[in-house]
Amino acid sequence: MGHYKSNVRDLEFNLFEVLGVQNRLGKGVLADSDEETARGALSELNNLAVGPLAESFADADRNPPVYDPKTFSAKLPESFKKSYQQLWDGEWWRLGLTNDLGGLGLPPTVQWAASELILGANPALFMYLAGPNFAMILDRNGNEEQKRWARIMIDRAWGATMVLTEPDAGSDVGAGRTKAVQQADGTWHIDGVKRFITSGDQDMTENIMHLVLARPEGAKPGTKGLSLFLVPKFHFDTNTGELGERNGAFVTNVEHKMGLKVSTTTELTFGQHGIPAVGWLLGDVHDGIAQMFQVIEYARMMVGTKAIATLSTGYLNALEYAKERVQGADLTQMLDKTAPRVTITHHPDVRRSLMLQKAYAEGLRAVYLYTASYQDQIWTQDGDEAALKLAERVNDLLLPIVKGVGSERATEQLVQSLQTLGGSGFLQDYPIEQYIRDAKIDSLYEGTTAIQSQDFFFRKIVRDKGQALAHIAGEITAFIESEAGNGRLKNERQLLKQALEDVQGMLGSMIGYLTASQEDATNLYKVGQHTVRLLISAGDLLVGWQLLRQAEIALGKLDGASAKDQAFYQGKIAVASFFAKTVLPELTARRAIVEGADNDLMEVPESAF
Ligand code: ST9
Ligand code: FAD
Repeated sequence: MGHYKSNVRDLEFNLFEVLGVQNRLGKGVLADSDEETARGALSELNNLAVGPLAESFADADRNPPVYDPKTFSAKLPESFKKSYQQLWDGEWWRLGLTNDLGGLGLPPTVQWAASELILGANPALFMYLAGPNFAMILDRNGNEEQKRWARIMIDRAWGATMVLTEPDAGSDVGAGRTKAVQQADGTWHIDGVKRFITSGDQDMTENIMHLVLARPEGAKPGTKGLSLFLVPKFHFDTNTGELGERNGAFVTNVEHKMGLKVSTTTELTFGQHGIPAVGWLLGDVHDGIAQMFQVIEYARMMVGTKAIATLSTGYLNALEYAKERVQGADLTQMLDKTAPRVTITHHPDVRRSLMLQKAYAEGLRAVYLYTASYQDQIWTQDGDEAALKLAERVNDLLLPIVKGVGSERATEQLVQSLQTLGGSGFLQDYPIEQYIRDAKIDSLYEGTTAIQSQDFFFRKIVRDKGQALAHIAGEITAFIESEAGNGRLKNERQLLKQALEDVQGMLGSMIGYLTASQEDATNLYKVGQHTVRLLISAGDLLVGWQLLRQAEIALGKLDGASAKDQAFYQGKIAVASFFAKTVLPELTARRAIVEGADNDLMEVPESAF
């Protein structure tokens, strides 16, 4: 058996028993799919994921890409290239495409559920598959010619990158200095050095389309002065796609990293090696940051899903080990040295840890799929203008939770998965140490957690005037006030009510500090000290709510279920209750911390740290 332990049962539970995705299928842009095709896709991809895709996961970590400075190129390990080829040949690159570009006609919920399987088995494979998805950005924003390029990118299986970061412009993308100079023929010459660019080079595709942010000469400072340029690695015949001369964008370094080693992280130098780096302005309009955020929104969802996928397989590996490992006697017989030895799942502390891992793995999966259900509505354009606008707002609100909370909790709980294995967890005989190394990046790239938390508070709540938030709070309140669980979940619903009030309390204080900053700007520091706390707490609230929603459905299905399903549904009820009783009460303390905020921290001199 390979390293990857998927959870198709839980994916299907979310899709078909909780979200009712089947009701959307068979109509409009989803006319060609039904529940059977969606289940079939998951099943087929799962076979590929646990087998051929997972196969190169460890090998590609131990034998990472090799950079050749003479040719400015990176070579990937053969084992990994084989997995990639199988993924490509299975035509899974069609998954996220619209129908007119050759998509599979499945909604985002099913797309993301399927993506989890690739991201859990071997996440770098997914990232190298960016070409077709990024082609959609050309198709959506490009001029007529660029729309044709989109089809060439797909037909010829090209790779693609998103190119924002520079040595002095990380979180602060607007500090970017790479410049663009317009030429007489309407093209642009790009000049500058970008760093940390994922998939900047590889030897699996004949060409790579770089989507690059650069500043036209004379454009204003900050993100609003950036434009998005299409810079192919090789020039090409724009009718046939036939490759021409090498363009002047060269990979000048490949980083050595803690994890996710097979995903090349490159320095990309434009126009500094004797050949101009020719770029084309996307859609002939200077609207770079907004255009790039179309890519970023997708990538943030992907990063959160990647983290959650890894946590899930980490938990299932830990669970399997714990069921087999015999160590120590039952706690009630601790004084009897002759008492029979038990598997570690008998120890309360191991149970506590496993149940918490399960709570975050399954709760966060529910959160990302719930988020995707709003993307379904946008995808199908179901509903009137107001409903569609709301779906967009809610999706925007939830993205920093999927990305920020998903990555933070995955990192934290994967450490607990490793702990379950004791010293064995530290060995490379088991996959968890690699999971931790590979997943750590998720809280860093696509905007660090601090950036996600500021996006959540300032843009998604304050600027939105709390509209999306009010919608979610309304949904949670309706659940709290319902008879969910027929009395069985009464205490838990009460705990959820308190958690909702606590998050609202935190938010109320922070809005108060924001308002007070109009009189004294330093009040903003009080907000800044607590945005991550708010984001993480909102994540816990959503996880608690989603788990309880699932428990309600599970309670209704227990009677008459098969033995296997009985165990599954019992697990759903147990995990929801455990999370409500042991995690949600922590929010009350966090609220008190936010309410008591002061600025002492900001007055500590740097030398005292
Ligand atoms: C990176 C890549 O890290 C990591 C991995 C990549 C993997 C490759 C790709 C994988 C994809 C694979 C796909 C394949 C799939 C197929 C598979 C099928 C099986 N929402 O607040 P302001 C916009 S890349 C939307 O003033 P500042 C908006 O236009 C590097 N838009 O910002 C706004 O204007 P307005 C990632 C937003 O203070 C404008 O920006 N780097 C949002 O100027 C200005 O907004 C980062 O993520 C939003 N949430 O700049 C940088 N926010 O207001 C992190 C802003 O008029 N830093 N806009 O609407 C930030 O995000 C900063 O907050 C900042 C601040 C740069 C935005
Ligand atoms: P900094 O911005 O210097 O941040 C350092 C610390 O300060 C962080 O903890 C951060 O949270 C904090 N901080 C910074 N500013 C603030 C603030 N205003 N408020 C509060 N805290 C703040 N980029 C691309 O363009 N394309 C890619 O494909 C890509 N792939 C990547 C792959 C890898 C493996 C890595 C490591 C990075 C990749 N990146 C890519 C870059 C990535 O997006 C950045 O590393 C990330 O946005 C953070 O920028 P930075 O590393 O410069 O950190």
